[in-house]
Amino acid sequence: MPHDDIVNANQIRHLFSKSMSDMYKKEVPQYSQLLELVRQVNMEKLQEKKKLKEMTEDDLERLNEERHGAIRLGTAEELYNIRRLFSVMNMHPVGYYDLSPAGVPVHSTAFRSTDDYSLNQSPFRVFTSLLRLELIEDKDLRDKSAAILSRRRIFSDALVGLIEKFETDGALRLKDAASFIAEAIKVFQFNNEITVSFDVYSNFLKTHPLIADIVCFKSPHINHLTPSTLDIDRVQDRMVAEVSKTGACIPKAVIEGPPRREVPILLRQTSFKALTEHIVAPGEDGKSPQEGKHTARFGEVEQRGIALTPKGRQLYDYLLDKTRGSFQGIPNESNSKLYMENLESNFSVFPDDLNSLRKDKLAFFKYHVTESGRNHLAQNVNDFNWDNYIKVGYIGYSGITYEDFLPVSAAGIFQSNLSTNQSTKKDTFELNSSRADFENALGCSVLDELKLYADLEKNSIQDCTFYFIR
Ligand code: OOG
Ligand code: NI
Repeated sequence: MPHDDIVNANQIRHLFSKSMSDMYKKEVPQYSQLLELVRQVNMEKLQEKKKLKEMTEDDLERLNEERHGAIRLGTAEELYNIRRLFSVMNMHPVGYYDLSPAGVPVHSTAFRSTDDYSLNQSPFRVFTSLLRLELIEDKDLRDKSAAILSRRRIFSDALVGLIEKFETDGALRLKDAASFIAEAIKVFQFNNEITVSFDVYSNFLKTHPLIADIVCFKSPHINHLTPSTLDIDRVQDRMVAEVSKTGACIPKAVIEGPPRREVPILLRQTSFKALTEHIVAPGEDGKSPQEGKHTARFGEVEQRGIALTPKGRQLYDYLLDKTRGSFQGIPNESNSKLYMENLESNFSVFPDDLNSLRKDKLAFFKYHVTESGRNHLAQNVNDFNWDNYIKVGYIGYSGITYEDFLPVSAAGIFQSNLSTNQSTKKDTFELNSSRADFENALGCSVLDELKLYADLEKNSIQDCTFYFIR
């Protein structure tokens, strides 16, 4: 029997992301400062573009809403259950990211909504990484990590019950949806009581800080949240200025991704460096608990641009590789200016206007019938021709926004926030990417992001064509 108090999955996601934000603001006060800074920059940009007046309260709220979060999981079982949890909020695994070539022992996917309508309802998504213990050389440490992880349970019984209810009924009712959000949030809350002694913690930390961050805690705390900005360069500059004034929000050295352009492509990201949080380790043999510090969590900012076709992506990867190749290792504070200049100059060959991007098939577009197109049809002229209709403006187009992540950028975000005192840090791991293992753990294949963009473009072409020739 249908119920009238069924809650839409998109609404659950929207409210869940709000709760996450409120929780993270409390846990990491610097994050509140970052949100405020991003909000200011967005308002300035809207004012400069004379667009502020056209915006409703809703538009503004949506603009300043977080676009993504990131979590790090320890076991295949955790990934499997997290997939079930996100599916309650209409978020599904899209894309596979192997970060091992950059020396980060994880592989990842993005849980997100896949259709335009749902993304508009709430753009929230979660970059989700699974630790690859098999990449850790020290067998003892590997076994110890696996044993610790196998004992932890990250979902409460109530949460499991609610997920099962959703799986049986296909939806949650009002009261259950509210409990679901409350229980789901707890999974990502920071609990400063670690589960191992400080000796063990320090051992993990020495081998790789990610192992310490994932293995020693009771649950996969949210690692960062990321609002979206209309001008990431300005946010970066403000963070630098802010540091000299207050000492807060030290930004990473460079903005990841493509350079600043007229038509933004893909995704640009920056973050402030991870803060130090107070943790407590259980005292051993009846001794009192030990206090210590943990460094892993931060705040990030993103600016999204147009999604690239495989051909466009190839050009992007080539130009980025070329730039990175001329710098030894990851760009840092000492060469960040030179890096950004090189990046910009190498990317000068990448067309920077919508029409060239479209004609050269470098980016994905959405097409629509314009008002003059509708008027033309009303005159009953039977002269449909796709290219010509675009030329005369009967069919308009706009870029499709990139909704995913970039492996090189993601590795850069990871690395700039790992503490530097690790002695065995690697530049890369020998073992190959292991998509099959990841999908086995997940319990399904990841969706192909390129197909999602291509389908959106194709459907819009079909809709326009049908409109004129019906
Ligand atoms: C994830 C880093 C990647 C992004 O936005 O590319 C990421 C992490 O640090 O866990 O969040
Ligand atoms: Ni991120």
